[in-house]
Amino acid sequence: MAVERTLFLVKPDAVQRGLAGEIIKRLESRGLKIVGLKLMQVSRATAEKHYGEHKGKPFFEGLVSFITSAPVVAAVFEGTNAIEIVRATNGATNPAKAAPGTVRADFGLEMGRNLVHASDSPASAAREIKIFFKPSELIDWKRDTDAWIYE
Ligand code: IDP
Ligand code: MG
Repeated sequence: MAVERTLFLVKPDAVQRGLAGEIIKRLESRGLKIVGLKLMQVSRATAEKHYGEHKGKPFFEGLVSFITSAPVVAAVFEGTNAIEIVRATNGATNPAKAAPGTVRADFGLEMGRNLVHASDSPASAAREIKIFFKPSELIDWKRDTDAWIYE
């Protein structure tokens, strides 16, 4: 299993509802390491770039308006197999179908208000991290608890 970095967004619905800390805490508590973190207002251009794969789909316009409607908290999490682990913590795209215990099931009901984003592959992670973070905003740091999290 490789050490990976993944882009994570607390979407506007979760920020507005005061859930940012609670959601980030779940990933932090699992043992994933924060290497980048900021509150930001996403521009329309950034939203369209980030969600480029969905251009032309019926929900695209709504998705772009939603993600630009209030601030997001953007983060980069690092860890062994981080991409899959963060998506598993988020749960299925549709909160109504997400497994209990996942973020989307525990805090949401509808697809268009599903609280969180996470990269879905190493290629997406590399692409998305570059959209949201400058290299100087990502910090390589040694965490003293790693020996208690990884064998
Ligand atoms: P993901 O966020 O689980 O990776 P994607 O298929 O990449 O899911 O879709 C991106 C986002 O677009 C979803 O998180 C959700 O907010 C929104 N979305 C996807 N499909 C629909 C839909 O059918 N209706 C409304 N919103 C949707
Ligand atoms: Mg996706």
